[in-house]
Amino acid sequence: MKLKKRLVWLICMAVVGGAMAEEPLARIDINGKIENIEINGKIENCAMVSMNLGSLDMGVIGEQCAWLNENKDKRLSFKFPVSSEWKKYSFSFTPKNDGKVILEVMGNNAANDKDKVWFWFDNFTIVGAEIKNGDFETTNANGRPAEWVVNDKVIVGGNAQSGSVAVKVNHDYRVFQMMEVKAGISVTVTCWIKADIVK
Ligand SMILES: [Ca+2]
Repeated sequence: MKLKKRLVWLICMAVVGGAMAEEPLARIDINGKIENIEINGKIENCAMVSMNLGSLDMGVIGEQCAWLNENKDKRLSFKFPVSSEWKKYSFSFTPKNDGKVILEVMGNNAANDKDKVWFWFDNFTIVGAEIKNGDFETTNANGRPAEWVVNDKVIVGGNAQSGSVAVKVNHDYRVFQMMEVKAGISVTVTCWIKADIVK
């Protein structure tokens, strides 16, 4: 009995230890499967862009979105094992055709809303395509970042890595921006991310 109790305790500790070691995943999707999307009151009609995965920073996970089946190469998903400290991440992809893609900035999905971790993002720079207001420093009359589509529940705050503004998002409450890409021109996205975790 004593041995059994100890065994149960060891298994519990292993599970807890495993959960603690696992860092939450921030996420950015590059979505080329978009048609007739409304952005800031304007309908954008976009070509479907297929993409190849490019290089990944150490620790970044990149994959096609398998749930789109035959269109899976039109949306790439990048996940970042993130800590509560600001860290720089980058990844790249190469479009197979000209068109527009959406950079969707979010957190990874979870079964329960309470498990959908919030992440701070700041200081986007992109090589191979143009991003506008990547540092979120330019805000509109409502205090929301200009050039981005920002969900109402996204926190726009001063917890910044660069300048004085960053955004806090999760899986359901995202910021996004459309950008033009060219066939065969590799696009490298770099940004800073930290998880919104109280230590
Ligand atoms: Ca900033």
